[in-house]
Parts: sequence; C-alpha cells; structure tokens
Amino acid sequence: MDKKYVAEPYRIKMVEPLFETTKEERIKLLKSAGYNPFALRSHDVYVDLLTDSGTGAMSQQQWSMMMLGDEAYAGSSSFYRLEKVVKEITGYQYFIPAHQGRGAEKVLLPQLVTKENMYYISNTHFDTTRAHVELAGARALDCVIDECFDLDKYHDFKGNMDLVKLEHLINEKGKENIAGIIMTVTNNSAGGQPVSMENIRKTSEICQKYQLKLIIDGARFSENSYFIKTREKGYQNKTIKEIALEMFGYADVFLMSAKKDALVNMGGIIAIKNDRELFLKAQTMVVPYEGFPSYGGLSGRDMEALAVGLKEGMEEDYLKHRLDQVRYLGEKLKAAGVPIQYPVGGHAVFVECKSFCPHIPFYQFPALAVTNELYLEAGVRAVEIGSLLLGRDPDTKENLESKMEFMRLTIPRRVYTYNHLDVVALGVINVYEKRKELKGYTFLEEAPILRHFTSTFKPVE
Ligand code: P61
Repeated sequence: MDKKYVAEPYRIKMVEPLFETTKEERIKLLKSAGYNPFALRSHDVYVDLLTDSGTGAMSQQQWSMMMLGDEAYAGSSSFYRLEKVVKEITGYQYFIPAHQGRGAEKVLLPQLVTKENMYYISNTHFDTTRAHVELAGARALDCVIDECFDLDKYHDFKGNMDLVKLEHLINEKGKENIAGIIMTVTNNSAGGQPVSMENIRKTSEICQKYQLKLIIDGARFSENSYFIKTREKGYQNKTIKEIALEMFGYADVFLMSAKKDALVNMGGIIAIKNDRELFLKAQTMVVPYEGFPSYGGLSGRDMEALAVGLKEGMEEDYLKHRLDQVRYLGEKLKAAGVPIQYPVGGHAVFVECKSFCPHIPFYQFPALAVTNELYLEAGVRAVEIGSLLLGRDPDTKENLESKMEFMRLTIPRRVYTYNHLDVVALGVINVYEKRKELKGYTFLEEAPILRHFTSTFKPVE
C-alpha cells in the first residue's frame, strides 16, 4: 500500500496518556484477572484492541453539538434532530432510540417470536443477538457461505448469506416457525467480512417469497457500504449514503449498535420501515426496558453526538483511512506467516488460532491462549472470538465447537496511529514464533450467560 502521501484524515487535539507495564507486572495482572482479558483494567493495557465498540474518538463537531443536548424527559429536541438523520439515512418511517445494540435487540427481537420453537436465521448472529434470540425462547441458526471458512481463499464478500441453505432451512423448519432473517453487516463473527448488495437483495427476495421480515443488524453498515462501493460492480460512482439507502430499502427493520460506525461511545437504534403494528409493540416495550421513547436510555447530548456521528461515519476519506489501517495490520501479519481471515475485514484483523495452536483443543480455547500471551508479550489486549464466545448448546449444555477460533485485533475508530499498529504486529509475530509453547485454559468459574465476559480461568498444566 502506498502510504507516502496519505496519513490520518484528522489531527489530534486532545490526548490520552498510555502507560507501559513490564512483563513481570503483566504476569501478575493477568493472573489476578483470572486469565480473562475482560477483567484487566484499561490502565494496565498499552494498546487496547478488545473492541471497536464505543471506543472511538469523537470529532469537534460531535463535542460541540453535545452542548445543545436537550435533556427533557419527553419530546427532547435532540431526539427530533436524531430522528431526522435516521429517517434520512434509512428511508424508514419509525425510529426508537436505545442505549446500545443489545437494548435494541431486547426490545425488538421478542416481538417476532410469536410462539414456541421458532428460529431466527442469520448470515451469522453476533453473540448478544444470539443471546437475545435465545432469551426470547427462539433458536439461532447461522447460514454464512462456505467460502467464509476457507480462510486463505480470497472472496470479495465472505460475509454473504448462503442463499440455497437459507431457503432449505426455511422449508425444513417451516416458514411459520421462522421469526425473521437477520443480516449482520459487516458479518462480525465471520471476520468483519462484508455482504454484497446482490446478496442482500436476493435475501430480501427470499424473505418476500416466504413473507418473512428481513432485519439488518447494521452496527457497521458504513464500512459494509464502502466495501460495496470498492468491490461490487455498478457501485463505484455511488455515494455511501446512496448505497446505504438502497441496502435499507431491501429490509424491514434496522437494528444498530451505534457504538461502532456511528462514532459514539454509547447508543443504539431501532428503525422500522413501515410496519406500524411492530413499531407500536416495540414502543411499548422500550418504556420498561430502556426509557421513554424519545430518549430510549440516552441523554439528549448522546443523541446529538449520534446524529452527527452517523453522518461522519459515512464520509469517504474517513472510511478509506479506516479500512486501510485495518488492512495494513492484517497484511503485515500475513506477510510474516501469521494465519488470518483473508481478505482482512472492516473493523478488525482476525488471527486464526486453530492452526496457530493445533495442540490446544477447542474446549481449552486456543484463541484465549494466544490472546493472553499477546498481553504478556506486548501489553496489547485483543479478544477471543471462538468456542469460548460461542458458549454451550442451550438444550444439551455441551460446549459448542466454533468452526473458527479467532483472536480479534479490533481497531477503535480514529484512536490509534500506524505506529501503534506496528507495535501490535511485532507483538503478534513474536507470540507466533513461540506458539508451540502456549497452553490452553479451563474454567475456574464459568458464568451462565455470555460467559466470556465474566468467567475466570486457569492454565492447563
Ligand atoms: C464487538 F466481546 N459488538 O464486536 P452492543 N450486533 C453486532 C455487534 O458487533 C454488537 C452488537 C450487535 C461488540 C461489542 C461486544 O461479547 C461481546 O452495543 C454485529 O455492544 O450492545 C456488538 O451491540 C451488540 C464485545 C459485544 C464483546 C459482545 O466488540
């Protein structure tokens, strides 16, 4: 990549200090965190790549609009400003704010589960989505294309839904037992991989054929739109806004964790195209769970920052820089022989830990072993996206084996520079060199829901 005349499309006005630790300190810190990186204090982390969720830096426009936050309990003018932006971007009639993505999921997903033994089908459910599907009494089925599991194979849109499998699943389970189809863009668990417009359109056609609702889980809809612009025929001359509008046009509902592409530290969106009955049900449930429908768990100033961030997240120079940064790290690792999901996705580099540590079985969480070693090596915090995150079968309670064991190096937006990424790359490459020495983990205490957040572990001797 020619970086000669291209740097970050922003300059830094406010800085946050980072603190270094020694390896001896990190050994103690990780032990007292129960070998769970979620339990580390951020002060003890040098480069924090746990997540891109709520960790981005806001712009001067966002900070300045926050001063106009209207904190009225009902009918806040900040709500109306945000509603206007959401309607403009989606073309939808109805909007309800939520405090974050899972708040939106909790309010909306149960509304489509009308009886027992129902299913949601997705290109891949992210873990909170899966958890809310299950909490609503339904079951989550994933249906991504097989190319996604062939990590070295280049495919422009590895996040795509497998359309043949989707139709087969609908017929096998019976369309009356399908609560809805969820399209996650970009497909997070599959490696931040994009979904093509053609795939979204064809999924929508299947939904119409069987009269099913199509829900876009669009935490990273802008990054997905940028991939469509640069990779899919016919979109090169369209704006990100035009691409996003077309995409939303194929769906019925848009759920968003605004903490990603909307460049805010907290926020969520429920938008509904035109189903008034569904809107009224969601509006009823948002009150006890999130708050009055004109704030949904957000303060007025949060809504102001979100209204600006949604638009900034669609700016092309920013998106180009963002995806270049992520690709830069990925290609550096790939060049050193570290196995990754290729091509590199939108928000993170996914290091493939099954072949990194073939000696560690899935129930001893190879990607956790690599993640912990990376912290010890370089003070870099990543996150496991594999069998630990996947959890247990809700019926048999057996540990599920994930098809892919990833350590995700998730890049926060507008936060780190290329120098930070060089530190990360060096750390990962050094861990790769001693991969044969790594040991797996077993539970000390296992949490019953979304266990990776709070469980504690011990290394296998
Ligand atoms: C992430 F370790 N993602 O990727 P909320 N849909 C999608 C998401 O990516 C997503 C949510 C819904 C996170 C945060 C996170 O085990 C973890 O605003 C495609 O986080 O509620 C969140 O949105 C939920 C990290 C979530 C985790 C769960 O890092």
